[in-house]
Amino acid sequence: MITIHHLGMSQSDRIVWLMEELGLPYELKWYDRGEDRLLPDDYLALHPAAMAPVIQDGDTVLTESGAIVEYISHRYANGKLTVGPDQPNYAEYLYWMHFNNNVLGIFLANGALPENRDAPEVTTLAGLINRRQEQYFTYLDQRLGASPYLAGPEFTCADVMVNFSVTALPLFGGRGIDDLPNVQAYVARIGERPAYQKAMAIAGPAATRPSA
Ligand SMILES: N[C@@H](CCC(=O)N[C@@H](CS)C(=O)NCC(=O)O)C(=O)O
Repeated sequence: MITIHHLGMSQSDRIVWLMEELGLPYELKWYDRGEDRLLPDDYLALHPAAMAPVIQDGDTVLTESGAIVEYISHRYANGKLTVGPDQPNYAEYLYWMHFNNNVLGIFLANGALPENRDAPEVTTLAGLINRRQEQYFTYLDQRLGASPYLAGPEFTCADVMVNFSVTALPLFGGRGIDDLPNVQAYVARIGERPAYQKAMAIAGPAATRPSA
């Protein structure tokens, strides 16, 4: 059985969500962040890349959520919720599978900028970060105005990947979606999924370590 090493709260909630969507069994091991909000030592020891999420499947220890969702879907669910190269929406699927890391990079870069952005080198960098962020989010809203789900008419792993960026990152100061009506409607649509509701109750931003 797959073990999900879940850091509360973190992007590892999307692995719990995927397992619930696929109806697969899993064991959840819960870790709390340290006082510095970073990974605790026992989580750091799980994988050399030292990042949540991490899963364990027999001798395989895998990190990076995009890799994990593809691994689980292909190995244990016949590729359910993925899109293959022979399908017309393969390109969209690939693009949106990778979108999360763009947004995450922008989020981290924004957080690293000094509060005073008047120095020319900071102003230039801040302008670049802001332009990229706005283009990413404008494109996201456009896409969701044209399609109910990111890869096309059907819900896929690309939706599992992106939802965190627009629901959880704003809780940490990331860009909000108040001005993006199509993204808001999408978040509401996703919020109606029973597997999503169950996963968020177990491991979402408001969840806490289960009592022993
Ligand atoms: N690209 C990675 C990003 C993972 C990531 O940023 N994880 C954060 C939690 S949301 C983390 O491990 N933060 C704690 C730390 O670095 O100490 C993925 O999608 O899995």
